[in-house]
Amino acid sequence: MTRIVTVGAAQLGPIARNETRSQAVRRMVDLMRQAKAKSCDVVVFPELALTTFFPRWFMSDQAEVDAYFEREMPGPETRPLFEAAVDLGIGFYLGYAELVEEGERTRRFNTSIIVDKAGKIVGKYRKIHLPGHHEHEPWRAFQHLEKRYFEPGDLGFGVWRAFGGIVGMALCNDRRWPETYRVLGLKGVELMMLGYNTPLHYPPVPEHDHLQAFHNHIVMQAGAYQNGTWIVAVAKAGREEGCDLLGQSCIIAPTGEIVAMCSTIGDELIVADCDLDRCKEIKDNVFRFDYYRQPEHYRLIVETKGVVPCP
Ligand code: CDV
Repeated sequence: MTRIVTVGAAQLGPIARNETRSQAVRRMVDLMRQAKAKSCDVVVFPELALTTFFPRWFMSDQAEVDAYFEREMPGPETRPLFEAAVDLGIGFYLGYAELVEEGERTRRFNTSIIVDKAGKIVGKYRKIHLPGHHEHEPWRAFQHLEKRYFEPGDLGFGVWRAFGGIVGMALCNDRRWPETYRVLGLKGVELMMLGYNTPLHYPPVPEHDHLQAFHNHIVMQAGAYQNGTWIVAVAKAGREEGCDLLGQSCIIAPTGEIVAMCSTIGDELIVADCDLDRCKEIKDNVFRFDYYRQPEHYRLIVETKGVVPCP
């Protein structure tokens, strides 16, 4: 029996600061309907898909920041996504800002979930690699205050049995770090889902702006190949509040090949039939971990955070 999962990458175009969650959700439900027409089992939406990318603004009023966060999932405005999942028989991955009250403590995470075809949340991930900075830096053309508005995820890199395979999640900046893929690879991941918001302009190193698309794909193609997994990577793209965001959402095979890619920077669905058994071509051969890995020589990876000085 083949294990083919038909996956839709549901790229979103920009979401304005004054757009409501309900407006964004309507666009997403429309993409789910398109996905149904193309026989998708699951669709992947971007990181922080319900609102504009709010970490680009410094806000000193915490209540203003918290207005971008979800206190329940589903809530009244996001419930239509869950209802569409049930009606259409399609699962989804969704990125959103999560606020949780734990006793006296309010915690805020950059979160993603996997919802199955029955509309049930089967997995949750909280972004571990938070990019950007803590303080207001007015010299930048725009801020990137993820380090201020979120705390690092506390759930690790998880995998779940869903859609007939082993599914893992990551969010945006996580895709640049080989550790993300390797931990998921060591958990047997076959289908990795991730959403991103990547500005074309990177204020600290603007000389790399023209390489954004290249860097996006090189890290994910390597991660897919080196761990024998499918990757579905989905952008919020286009000019959002004056900030240009990278598109080129894509679906990558375990061989590292891009099998589908968006060609616009707006709302767009691309689809691929992902044969999960193709992961074995890599996992049982060139990267057969249990036969070839030499973990005794990798200890530094977990023993140090920064570079160890050369003696
Ligand atoms: N949302 C992100 O994590 N964005 C980062 C940018 C700031 C570099 C990214 O890695 O794409």
